[in-house]
Amino acid sequence: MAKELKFADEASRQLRAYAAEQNIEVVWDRYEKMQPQCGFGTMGICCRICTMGPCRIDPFGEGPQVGICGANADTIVARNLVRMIAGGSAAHSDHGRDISHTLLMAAENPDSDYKIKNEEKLKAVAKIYGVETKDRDIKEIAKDVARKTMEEFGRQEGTIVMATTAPPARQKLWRELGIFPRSVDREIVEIMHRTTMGVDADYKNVIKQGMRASLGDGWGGSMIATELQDVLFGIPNPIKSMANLGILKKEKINLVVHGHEPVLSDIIATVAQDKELVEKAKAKGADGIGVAGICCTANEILMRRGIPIAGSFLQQELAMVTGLVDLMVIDVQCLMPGLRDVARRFHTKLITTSPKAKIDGVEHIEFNEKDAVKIARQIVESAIENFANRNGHGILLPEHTEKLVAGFTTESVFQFLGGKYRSTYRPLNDAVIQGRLRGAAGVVGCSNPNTEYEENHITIVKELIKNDTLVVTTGCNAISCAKHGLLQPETAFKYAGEGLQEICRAVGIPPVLHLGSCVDNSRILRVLANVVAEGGLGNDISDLPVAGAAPEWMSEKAVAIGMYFVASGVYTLINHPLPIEGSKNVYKYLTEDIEKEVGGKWAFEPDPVKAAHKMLRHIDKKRKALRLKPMMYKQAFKPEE
Ligand code: NFS
Ligand code: SF4
Repeated sequence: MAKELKFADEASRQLRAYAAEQNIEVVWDRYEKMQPQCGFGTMGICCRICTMGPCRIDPFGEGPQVGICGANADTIVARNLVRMIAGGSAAHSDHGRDISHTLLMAAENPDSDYKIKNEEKLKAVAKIYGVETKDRDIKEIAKDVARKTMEEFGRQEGTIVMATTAPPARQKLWRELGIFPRSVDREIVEIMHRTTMGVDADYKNVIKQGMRASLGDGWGGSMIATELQDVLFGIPNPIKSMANLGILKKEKINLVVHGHEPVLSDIIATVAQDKELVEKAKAKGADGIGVAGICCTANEILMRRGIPIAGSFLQQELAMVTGLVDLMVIDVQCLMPGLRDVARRFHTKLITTSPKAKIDGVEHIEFNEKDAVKIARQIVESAIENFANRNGHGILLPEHTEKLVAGFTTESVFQFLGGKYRSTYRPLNDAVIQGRLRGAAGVVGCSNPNTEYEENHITIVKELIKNDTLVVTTGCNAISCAKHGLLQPETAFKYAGEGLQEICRAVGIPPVLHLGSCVDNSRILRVLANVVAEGGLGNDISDLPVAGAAPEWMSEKAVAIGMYFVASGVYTLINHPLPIEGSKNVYKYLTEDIEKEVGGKWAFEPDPVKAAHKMLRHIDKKRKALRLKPMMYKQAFKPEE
């Protein structure tokens, strides 16, 4: 049925082969069946915005060069692209909004299942919003913070307050360019308005709005999600755990949480430890209840509780193929509807929980924050009940697991670098200034069946750390790094350059720091702002020797993230191009000219080693502009050679 695909991950390769044997269709099979994929769509030159169309531009210049309304390729490509940004920003930001509501509920209702776990963080957020904290009850502060953050979404006047945490020079630039985000929702709505039939036909102007909406995501919606999750669920601290499908154990009840919001998964993780439920599980002959995560909700509970990770985006169906998943509960985002059909081939119970994300034919237990524990219990009990129904699959028990250390944050990691009692970015800045570190890179994002699974993620990260570049990671890249052992302090001695090794040895950290889920890319923005504020490396993010990459991207969310990094001044590389190749102008603008405006730009490079080298070249360019000292140790990659 399926041709043999290359997988960097052995557990996935085995399970995928087993699925093929059993005629169970998974994502790679559907991908294959979809070939060849539509060239117009890939290049971004089909338009379905009104019903005079659909229209498409002939990329070879022989057929139509404008749609029926007269829109050219530049307009069509730009409109399609910013609509992806609207989708991605909406997803992150709606998540942020929900967390604000949960915080309000926790503050108002003394019986709420959610508590304010980190008062210090709450006070730090209060400070950003000018909420008085002195001599005030913590719940009163929380109410004010919740309301102030809610206002960010629908603000009618002024600009996003959270975005004032960006470096002053960056804020000034955004104001000059007219891209300082006003409110989270407004910028998304304005994308939809401007891109509807017959509105904005100036591609640069369209993209400008895309930048503004993406900034509303990164420095607004996503940042609010991260900050308030730290308040409600605790601020992560370095923690040990395990990753890959091998964590699913035959003798345990395996409950997999998949999706994005810790509001559900965190409660399930707590409830699954309940003595009474554990006893119930034992009475059914199981050796306890194992909770494991997939996608970003996995990262959320890994970061804060050390709950092991079953896998990343492309492994959601494979987890079921083990035959060991008694129940998979999903909330929102990155959930393949194909889960339903795979679940039907096994005993696995699939449950949707969000009114925003149902799957036709799948059991729905609606989750609400008011009855969180009660609903979580119901779900855990359902998993226990289903244990007896295992139907002999699970022969293919993947042995593969890896140890990892996760749980780094804007606050925690640099506390380490500064010594136990000093929270300062000075040592990090000094390491860069003195040439012990070449720079830093954020490597993040999804996996995509159009790329050899995890090969790009791993290769790019290894190449960067080999060249003394500290890597921070989030999302599915973090999961891939975990599965390949890159999140262990010992990894430094195997793969990192000498300078980075010295730092890892002195501080006891891995060369690749797991900063959390995709909304936690906002932690990376904050780190960058703090590095600028610490001094000695220029006065804006665009001065820093840093770069970003999403080596196997697939989601609209990745486009939103990429665009807010670019608009924040970061060189951002992805493997496959954005769907913009149908417009030479848009292509040139996003990969070249935009840098003159915002200091960051997009780059596309499918070869992971070349991609890492492009990032290092950019880092070197910034080091040169800052007149930093030559590197302390010999570098594996020297661009001049
Ligand atoms: Ni991010 Fe998380 Fe993974 Fe991609 Fe999906 S899980 S929000 S979008 S696939 S990194
Ligand atoms: Fe065609 Fe223009 Fe309508 Fe798009 S908006 S479908 S290009 S007529």
